[in-house]
Amino acid sequence: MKNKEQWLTASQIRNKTIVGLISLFAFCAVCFFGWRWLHNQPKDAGALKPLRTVLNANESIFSGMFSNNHLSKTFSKELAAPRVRVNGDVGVGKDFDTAQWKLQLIRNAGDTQYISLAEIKALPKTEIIFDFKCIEGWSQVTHWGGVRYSDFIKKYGLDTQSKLQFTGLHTPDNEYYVGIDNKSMMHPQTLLCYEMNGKPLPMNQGAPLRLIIPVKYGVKHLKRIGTIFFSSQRPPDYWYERGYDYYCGL
Ligand SMILES: Nc1nc2c(c(=O)[nH]1)N[C@H]1C(S)=C(S)[C@@H](COP(=O)(O)O)O[C@H]1N2
Ligand SMILES: [Mo]
Repeated sequence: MKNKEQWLTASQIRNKTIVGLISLFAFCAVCFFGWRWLHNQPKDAGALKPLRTVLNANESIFSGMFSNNHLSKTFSKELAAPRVRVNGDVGVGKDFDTAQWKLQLIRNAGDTQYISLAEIKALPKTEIIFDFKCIEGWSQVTHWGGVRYSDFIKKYGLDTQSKLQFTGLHTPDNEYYVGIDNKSMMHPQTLLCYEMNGKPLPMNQGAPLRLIIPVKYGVKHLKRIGTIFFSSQRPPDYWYERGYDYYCGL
């Protein structure tokens, strides 16, 4: 080992220090102006435009990979949480008369059908135990029962409507609303759900009927369905309007 090669001269040290300081300054300037540029960008549905561009790119990648044959992992009944977490209460107030409820199904513009819970319960029942995932970071294995959305579509003769790109769902008071691509709605694990842990759905969990859609994050599992409609354009979506991803796929 040649020792003298390890030592820098005073002028070399000075040069390196200058280069280091200039690099540091340039890096800080890029961060500062980059951050300021980003925050001066216009918003697109609650999210800064460049961020929305990234969300849309993610959406096209994930929706391209979507397959009806790909099932979410399911669990045995014993693994389902006996006490299910309640999250989000927009449009699910306590004083709601479930006995008076009917599903408002907008088949086409000007063609609305009202369907009772008894009629929905008369369809074949499907149960699922899966890991419910909220976008806030928690997840919980939970047990739900109801009617497959694809069975409901078949029974009510909505094949044409289900080939439009989207389904929109609103709470009875229109306070909470979601838009979902019909490929995900028609997935075999998507349920119009009226039972949790083998009992009628509790009020704060969306009684009398909620959506369970395991291929999506929790935000899309609308509690207390009032209205269902079909559209070739993205229906309004509560959390999308507040800056979240529209697709919210898993
Ligand atoms: N009507 C309505 N549905 C909703 C919400 C809401 O605020 N209102 N929150 C959503 C969110 S963010 C999650 S994680 C799930 C939570 O369902 P849970 O309360 O049954 O756990 O409901 C979704 N559906
Ligand atoms: Mo959530």
